[in-house]
Amino acid sequence: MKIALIMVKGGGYSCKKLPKMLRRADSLTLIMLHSIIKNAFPDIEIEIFDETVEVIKKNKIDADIIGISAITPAYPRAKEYGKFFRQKGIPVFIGGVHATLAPEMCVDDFDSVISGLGNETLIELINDFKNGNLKKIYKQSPEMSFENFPKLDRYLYRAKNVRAREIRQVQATYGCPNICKFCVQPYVCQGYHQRPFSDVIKEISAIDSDEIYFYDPNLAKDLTYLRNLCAGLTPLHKKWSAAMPITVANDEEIVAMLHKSGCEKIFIGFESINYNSINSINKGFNNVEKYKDAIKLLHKYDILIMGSFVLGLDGDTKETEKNTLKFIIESNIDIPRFTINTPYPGTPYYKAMKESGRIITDDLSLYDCSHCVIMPKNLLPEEVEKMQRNLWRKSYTLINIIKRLSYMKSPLKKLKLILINYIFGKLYYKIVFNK
Ligand code: B12
Ligand code: SF4
Repeated sequence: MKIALIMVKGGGYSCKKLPKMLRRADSLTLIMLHSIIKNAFPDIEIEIFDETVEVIKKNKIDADIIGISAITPAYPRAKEYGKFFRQKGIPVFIGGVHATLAPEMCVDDFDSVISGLGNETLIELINDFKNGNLKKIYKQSPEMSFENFPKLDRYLYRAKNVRAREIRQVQATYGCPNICKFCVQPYVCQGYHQRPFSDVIKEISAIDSDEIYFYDPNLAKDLTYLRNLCAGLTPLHKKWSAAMPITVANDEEIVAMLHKSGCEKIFIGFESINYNSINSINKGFNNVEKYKDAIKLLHKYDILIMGSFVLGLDGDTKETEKNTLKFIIESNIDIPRFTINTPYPGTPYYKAMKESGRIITDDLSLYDCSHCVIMPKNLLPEEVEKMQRNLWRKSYTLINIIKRLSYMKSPLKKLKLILINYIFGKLYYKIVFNK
């Protein structure tokens, strides 16, 4: 039996826009699904196709059954693929964030839908396929075990010219117990779950890279877990980065521990510097007054900040662009990012927006955080989109990069980061805004 697994990309992120040497296998998804299948069914032949790193030739794919992974903005593309293979008589199943949040929106387009993590349901689906008994929807049980995940084959992309040392992502915890309105993490995994930190350290020890990226949405949710993880990471002498809320900097001892264990960059969702906007998304634990002190403390311990800002929130006005840019420069955000507020189908936020008539398009390919899909409160959708482009452009002009990084003492480090910022800013703009 042969299974093909396909990762589709939303239009804006097609690999075709990148030179081959810059293409990376960003997600761990296919590697994880491959390991799940191999672990349970060693005899099944599996072939993977990933649009992040290759241009897929649909005609060349041959399998008994095909699994597709898609996040919401990539769903229309997944649908095209599904239609193509189903017309050829090959059954197709879909999984990923959109299928997880809104399985009922996918049932007509695919033979089966997997909602939630595929660790257990994928095995059930394959057994059902073998018995000629595919169900329409498979849902992850809340009792799913997070222990002893199958070993990931980080050499899987070798044939696609991606080296194993480039596959350096790890996920220790899943979901998030907070309920920031715009975020899908409270809903994707039925709560918040931790893998045993010893499993995670074992996995990291085997990664052939000095740098590790945690894909956890909120690695600092449980500080005891974080302490254990840091204690395990310290002797490995690897550099690492992860997403954590700004509250992690409430305690200098924690920041010192992160530094000691090799943490060199944190992705922080500042979201906004406007209290009305912060409150409109239920993220009151972000204390705007404390942003600057938190940034200073992290910088004191040589931790870089990738700061994320969400635009088009209900407190945003025409002043938001100017004020955000000023804040970013004055507070020395190392790598700023800007996304547009996007309520995702299947979340309570989307439902509320839909009911109040504020959803202005059902075209899911536009749900990529670079298009405004809602009617904002105090602005027009096109004003929000323009604001996002302006902020990306203005934050990454050479002069503003130099101003943002003026706090750095080491000239060599500063020069390196200026260069990285410059290239990142230009590339991101080109890829996402097609400019
Ligand atoms: C890597 C990553 C990316 C990569 C590639 C993403 C991709 N798949 O196309 C890049 C950098 C390109 C990216 C970009 C974006 N991303 Co992104 N990204 C991630 C990240 C950090 C990790 C994904 C990962 O590898 N997880 C580890 C694997 C093992 O887990 P998994 O993917 O969830 O897979 C499991 C299950 O979902 C399920 N499953 C998944 N697919 C399938 C398929 C089948 C057949 C089956 C059976 C099961 C199954 O089983 C898997 C194993 O348990 C996630 C956050 C997260 N921690 O998940 C966000 C995340 C997926 N991204 C998100 C978003 C919003 C974006 C952007 C739209 C916005 C932005 N600027 O960041 C862009 C736009 C992309 C586009 N237009 O295509 C959202 C998705 C929201 C949604 N409703 O779809 C997430 C969840 C982050 C968040 N906000 O919480 N992203
Ligand atoms: S934005 Fe961050 S803290 Fe809020 S729910 Fe999402 S992952 Fe959790």
